[in-house]
Amino acid sequence: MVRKVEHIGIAVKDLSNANELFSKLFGKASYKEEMVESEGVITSFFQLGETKIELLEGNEDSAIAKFIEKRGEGIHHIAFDVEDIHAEMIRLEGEGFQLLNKEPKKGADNKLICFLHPKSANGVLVELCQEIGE
Ligand code: CMX
Repeated sequence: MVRKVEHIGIAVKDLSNANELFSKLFGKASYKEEMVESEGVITSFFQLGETKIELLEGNEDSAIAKFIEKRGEGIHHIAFDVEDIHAEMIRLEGEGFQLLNKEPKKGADNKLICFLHPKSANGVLVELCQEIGE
């Protein structure tokens, strides 16, 4: 079951500038920065009620750099919190969504994650995520 929007990912060219800008927008600071080496990104998280905003800056080989080159900075993905990521991956593949990884992988912020191809989701890059240890 999909429970809520866990976070919205925003691709940025310069994390430190974006941190400053979004801190002004939200009136509070990012609560954590985290490098995800497997994705070639550095991330910064803001908590807004039950939802988070994740800023992402990528190295030159990353999906984030490719996205910015092609489409510019902006909303990159929407992440949904799921109760059981394995079960959701099986269910959603059965519904015709294209999974971008066959097994859940470790993402930022203590999560197991799986992406769905935007071409199979009306142009939206969807991330499923489940808190590790939940
Ligand atoms: N949202 C919507 N559409 C997107 C997109 C995004 N974030 N990224 C790419 N696309 C579009 C491309 O513009 C392209 O559209 P057109 O065919 O109309 O030009 C289409 O999707 C396919 O693009 P592609 O060139 O075949 O594929 P890419 O090499 O650009 O890869 C994707 C796209 C989604 C498969 C790849 O970025 C991916 O595997 N993403 C998952 C991992 C990821 O995004 N990691 C970074 C975040 C990590 C984190 O949150 O910690």
